[in-house]
Amino acid sequence: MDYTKCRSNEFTCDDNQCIDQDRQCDGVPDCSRGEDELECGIVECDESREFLCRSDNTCIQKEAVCDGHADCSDGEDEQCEGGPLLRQTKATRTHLYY
Ligand SMILES: [Ca+2]
Ligand SMILES: [Ca+2]
Repeated sequence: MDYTKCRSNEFTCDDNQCIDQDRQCDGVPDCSRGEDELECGIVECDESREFLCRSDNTCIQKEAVCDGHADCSDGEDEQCEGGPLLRQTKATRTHLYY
């Protein structure tokens, strides 16, 4: 067992190389395959309240999902189960009917 364990302030490359977290997303590939630069700009949304528009890497409020208006540039927030215009209320986070 020879797994490299990187520290919390380090980024783990796919080949288990550790690089300083400051070097992640600095525009210069430090991992052998440059994976430290791959996930840059990926926005993490607060999934309990927000929805991620993958095409634009932006978070929109959950209330804006399925409200009949495209908030993501490709309208993916309106790709709703049961069709567009079906509005999910904040309180209803259970699954929709299939
Ligand atoms: Ca880098
Ligand atoms: Ca919307």
